[in-house]
Amino acid sequence: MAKISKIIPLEVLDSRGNPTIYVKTVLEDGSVGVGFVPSGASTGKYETVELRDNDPKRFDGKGVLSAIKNITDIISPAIVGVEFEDFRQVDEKMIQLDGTPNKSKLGGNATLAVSISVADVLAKSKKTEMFAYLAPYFGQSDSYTLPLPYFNILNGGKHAVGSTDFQEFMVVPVKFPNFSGAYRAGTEIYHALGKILLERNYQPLVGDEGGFAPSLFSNEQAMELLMMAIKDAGYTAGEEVFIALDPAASRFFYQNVYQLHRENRTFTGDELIDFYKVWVEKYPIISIEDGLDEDDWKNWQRLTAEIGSHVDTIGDDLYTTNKIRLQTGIAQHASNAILIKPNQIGTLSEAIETINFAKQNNIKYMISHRSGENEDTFIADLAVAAGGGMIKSGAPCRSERTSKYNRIKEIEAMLGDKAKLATRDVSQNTGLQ
Ligand code: 2PG
Ligand code: MG
Repeated sequence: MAKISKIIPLEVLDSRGNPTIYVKTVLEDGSVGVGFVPSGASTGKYETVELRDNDPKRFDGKGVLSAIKNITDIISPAIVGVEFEDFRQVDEKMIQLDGTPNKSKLGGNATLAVSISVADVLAKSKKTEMFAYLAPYFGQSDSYTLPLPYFNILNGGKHAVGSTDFQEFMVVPVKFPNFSGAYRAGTEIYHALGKILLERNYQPLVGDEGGFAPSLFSNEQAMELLMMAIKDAGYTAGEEVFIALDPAASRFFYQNVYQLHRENRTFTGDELIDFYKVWVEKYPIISIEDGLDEDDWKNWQRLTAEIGSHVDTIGDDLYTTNKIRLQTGIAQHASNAILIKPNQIGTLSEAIETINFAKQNNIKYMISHRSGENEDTFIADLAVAAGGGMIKSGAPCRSERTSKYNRIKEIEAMLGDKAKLATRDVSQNTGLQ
């Protein structure tokens, strides 16, 4: 049994320099836990509400004092001094206090910051590492699988204005015996891409997630650059290293068509699927996240039916980490994988429930950062606790991105033989130029 003695919320800054919430939770036994919330730029319309003050006099309206007031005036009085055992009891209490389907009363940012800091303080009180503390919630115990890392080395869309229409071009080092090997390969490819861009006189700018953000004339040019970078770094694309995409298609879906401004082209859903199919034949692509709009269920079904046997079709904005939306997706065979971002749903308990539900239904899962991040490493522990799967935390560059990869490296060192790296069957992903 534990009792919270104090909850201290603070308005701090995220990696984009925008206000976000940091919460420190103190237990009566003196243990201290912390929780941070990240923030998206390319947000799905079914996410929980991120409460902002909208006061133009402070931080351009982006202040979070109203959400912090909800923590001090509503959440704290309900949980401070109350005996509890499990962070899920605190989450349930917050869900009740909020009473809305999308956390619009308290703010998903307020509830998640408290939720993570309470889990953190319980782990600290039990003198357990966070990943080990969370593992039983996923039915895991003594041996661990580390997540396969997806490095977003070229940024576009809402994360890099003036770059590609597609939001994320990731490299996935698949055939490596351990996390450290994959981490090294991803980093070497990242630097090889930097050199290629410099040689071609592109400004060495990076986007929100630390990946390069060159002003290219087409989306396919990004694929060609990735293929070159993999080769220049001394790796073989389609054998050791593969490519993953997050077009974030809801961001370029207007008036029922998909509009690629960089190349002045417009596609129907069917045409966009055919476009992806050509790329899947030509390049070693292993996953396409949000290849279609968040309400375009019919085309999601077609995409998954046509390439889902060997390409992961990952629903991000489609599901927003929401179990009910995932249920619909499973019933419709809309995708074979889900992206997990705890702040899309607002409590750790609900994120865990969605991951477990995905696993029970053979839906793959990828734990994800947000484009607006912070120094916290919680998602790294969450991914290890969940039993591997995949993780994306941006480029292997900029501390808010590398902190997560570095934490997995630390866990790998801590666990030694007890940790293995998640694998991905790529025998059918033969697409090569
Ligand atoms: C995404 C995410 C993270 P954002 O679309 O997958 O990469 O971006 O946090 O802006 O929603
Ligand atoms: Mg996405």
